[in-house]
Amino acid sequence: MPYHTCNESGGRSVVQESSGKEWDQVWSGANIATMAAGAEAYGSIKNAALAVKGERIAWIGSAAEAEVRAAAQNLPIKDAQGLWMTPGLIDCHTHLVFGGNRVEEFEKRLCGVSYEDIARAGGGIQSTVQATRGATHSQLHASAAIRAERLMAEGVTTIEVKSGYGLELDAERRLLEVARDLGAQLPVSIKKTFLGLHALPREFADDRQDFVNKVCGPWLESLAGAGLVDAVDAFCENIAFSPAETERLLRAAKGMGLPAHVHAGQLSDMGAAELAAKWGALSADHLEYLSGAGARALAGAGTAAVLLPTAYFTLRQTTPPPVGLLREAGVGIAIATDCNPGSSPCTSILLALNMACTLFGLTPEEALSGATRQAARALGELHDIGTLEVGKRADIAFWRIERPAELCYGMGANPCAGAMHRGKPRAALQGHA
Ligand code: DI6
Ligand code: FE
Repeated sequence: MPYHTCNESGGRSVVQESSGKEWDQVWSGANIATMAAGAEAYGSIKNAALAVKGERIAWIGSAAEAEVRAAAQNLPIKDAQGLWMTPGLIDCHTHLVFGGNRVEEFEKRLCGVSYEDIARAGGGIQSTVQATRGATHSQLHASAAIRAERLMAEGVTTIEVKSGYGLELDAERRLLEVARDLGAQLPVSIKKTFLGLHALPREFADDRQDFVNKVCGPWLESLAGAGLVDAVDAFCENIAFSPAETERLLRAAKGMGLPAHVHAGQLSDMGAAELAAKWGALSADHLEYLSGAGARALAGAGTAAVLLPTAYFTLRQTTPPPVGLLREAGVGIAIATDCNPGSSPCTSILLALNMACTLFGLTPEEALSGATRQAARALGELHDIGTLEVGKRADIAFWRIERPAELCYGMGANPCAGAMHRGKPRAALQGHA
């Protein structure tokens, strides 16, 4: 509705034009899964309407009320034609930027060689480090943009991107710059994570201490100083970094006011979840190996559990994360792709949702929350994204489905009809009324 102000001279009521318009666009005839916590499953509102002002959600209500309010503003209504609207999906754990691929390792694993043995023999992450160091910014950018676009085609509007395949200052900087540039050039939000402690690079084989010192000191300071670090991460595992080494990075990050994620309990329980909780990390990720005490520690600290079912599937693991313990303790569960060349060559968040249900036993509503509200929490962004509520960013996915559970049910189908990022309809939606 146009709002009225008093004209100082005459006290006359005037209609504020453009800047005074209450809404810029309004979509009606949609079913909305707000994913906000509440009584209705998925926070559903049937035959609803949603209005956007600038890059924010301005109003959500009934189709009937939208008609009246749009008419008062002389605003044409966009017909959502019965599509479902959900928050734009959030992939809160990816290693999107890397050189080369690991198809030969895939073949070896199929012949029975384990992921750990490949890593111990100097393959695995190390082989991607070699390929990444040899790639230019534009080569890394081109391959990562293809992966980002595949995620975006499935309604993803925010992607967390970790470094960790450079493992020397210049190469780590290049990865984070590619991530930054993707966010500036594509209609998607990118969160940049410095995964300094991912693997020990060969040139430091005889001096772990020196490498950890560099990552936690000058490298972190330099990258953060350049505005390239939204958060830090460490791979705490027997084939990677110890809890004590991980703690060095968590302490350094805290000292700089940076939030943290931790790769915890993917292959063994080293107490990494407890450590993540102790340092107030935003998330502990993987968690196939997690004790009841670990789950309670996460709950106490408000640290989210990020489960990565496509990595579990790829490594043909047999011990799923203890979802019952997480639920019982009240830990928020997020779901992500872990997109990376080794353990999860996956660019489908919908497949991750399907596997979260089929392999980990989440309900479809839990899984969809995992890639919306809970993923936003895992990134420390719930104030801005993750649910469809007035005041939040207008990051919205549109779906040709009858019920939200379909987003978890299909495999290989993509019912996404388009998406809006920061209030701007992306290409596929622009043809819509
Ligand atoms: N855990 C993972 O699943 C990825 N990194 C990590 O710490 C896999 C990395 C890779 O195999 O390239
Ligand atoms: Fe990972």
